[in-house]
Amino acid sequence: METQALKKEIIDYAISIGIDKIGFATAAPFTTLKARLIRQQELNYQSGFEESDIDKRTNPALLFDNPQSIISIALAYPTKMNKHVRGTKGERRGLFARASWGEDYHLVLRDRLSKLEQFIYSKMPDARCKSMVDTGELSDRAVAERAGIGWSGKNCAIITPEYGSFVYLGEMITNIPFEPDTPIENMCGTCNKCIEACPTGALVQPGQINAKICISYLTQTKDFLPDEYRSVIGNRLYGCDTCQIVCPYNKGKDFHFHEEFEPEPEVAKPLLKPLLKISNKEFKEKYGRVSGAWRGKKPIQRNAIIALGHFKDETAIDELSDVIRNDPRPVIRGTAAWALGEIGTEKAKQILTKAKIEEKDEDVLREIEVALAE
Ligand code: B12
Ligand code: SF4
Ligand code: SF4
Repeated sequence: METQALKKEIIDYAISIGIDKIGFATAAPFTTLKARLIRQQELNYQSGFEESDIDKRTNPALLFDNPQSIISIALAYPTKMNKHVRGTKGERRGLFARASWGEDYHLVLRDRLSKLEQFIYSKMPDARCKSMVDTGELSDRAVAERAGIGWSGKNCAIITPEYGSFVYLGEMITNIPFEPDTPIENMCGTCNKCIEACPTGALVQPGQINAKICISYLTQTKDFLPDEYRSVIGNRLYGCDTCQIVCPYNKGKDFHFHEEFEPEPEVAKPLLKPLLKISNKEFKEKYGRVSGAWRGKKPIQRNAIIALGHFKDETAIDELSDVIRNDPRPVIRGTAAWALGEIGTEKAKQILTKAKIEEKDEDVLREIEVALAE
């Protein structure tokens, strides 16, 4: 089959299986990206979550025998909840970023890409395809930009004119020489809203991030959260949406095309206190299907404790006291000490004073001392 006709059939099929936008790119090496990745590495601006081999990240020929094109796909996700949490007055809640609402997007996009692969094989039996979503070597954003899915915003996100930036990305390398699409014009102009709104200054200049201080990254670490970021993380349990929410191109954008991405409010915006003593089994049952739980329950629990401190939630003192006395993990006990320090009531101080006598771990003791000195 002629590739131009096949391309048209693929586009029609993609739309029919719930792919919101599709674009085609060459599989040439990503030279600008390569220089950028090397620079990011030199500056220690990388998160450590990305593939570390820069050659593999930027040369599709190292991942696939004789690649001819890359197909990029985007699926839009909701920005507002259709269902709301039940009113529980005075009970504080945390928040998962929108990219973690509903079912894990890796599964959903992989499913769409796998259907697309089957379709291509049915039309062209000697076709070869290799798909990836997020965890693959390629930069999903660089591929999407080249394939004309959207432009690369000053907030680093790929912004589509149709759906804004709240879209997930994935791609497929193929041995079929499709006609490439044209990248679209960058529409950021003189706007600077995302850079101004970033709570930690992680957007160091337009389109450049210091991932190490991006709140999204910080919510996913497992160690003590550095002191200076505890107050800015607020009640975020996973991820950060600030630089996208302020973007004018996301204004009024809220797409509910995919049942899988509909958030369960009690999961996406859960009560904080129950998270402190949730068992592994319960955690898996409740959060096992969302992408934001990929690092396990520890970072989420640590962030929930920080959120209680942020709210100065006096009703959480007994739960925090329980954590400080019984939790085996120093990071969790130490963060509870910080939260009690933030709450700062007489009762909180008494608990800290008692814990100071009983605690053996040096890091936790340091946290208790700082909390008592507040
Ligand atoms: C590591 C990672 C992170 C890190 C680092 C983020 C970052 N900005 O680099 C952390 C943990 C902080 C993170 C956070 C988030 N992430 Co993330 N993350 C990734 C991952 C795995 C790799 C990204 C990467 O390699 N970054 C390195 C930078 C240098 O390259 P890049 O951004 O990929 O490519 C761009 C730049 O290189 C730039 N560029 C290249 N050369 C030059 C030169 C100049 C002069 C300039 C200005 C720019 C420039 O152009 C490229 C195209 O935009 C990708 C999945 C993947 N495999 O690609 C998801 C991905 C980027 N993340 C995604 C999402 C949704 C998020 C969050 C919104 C989640 C959240 N709500 O918390 C935040 C957004 C933070 C932000 N403002 O970027 C989506 C983005 C979708 C979109 N519409 O853009 C992706 C694509 C996952 C997916 N498959 O959907 N993430
Ligand atoms: S995700 Fe949050 S912390 Fe990270 S760059 Fe955007 S606004 Fe800044
Ligand atoms: S907020 Fe403004 S500068 Fe930032 S990505 Fe959106 S349009 Fe671009």
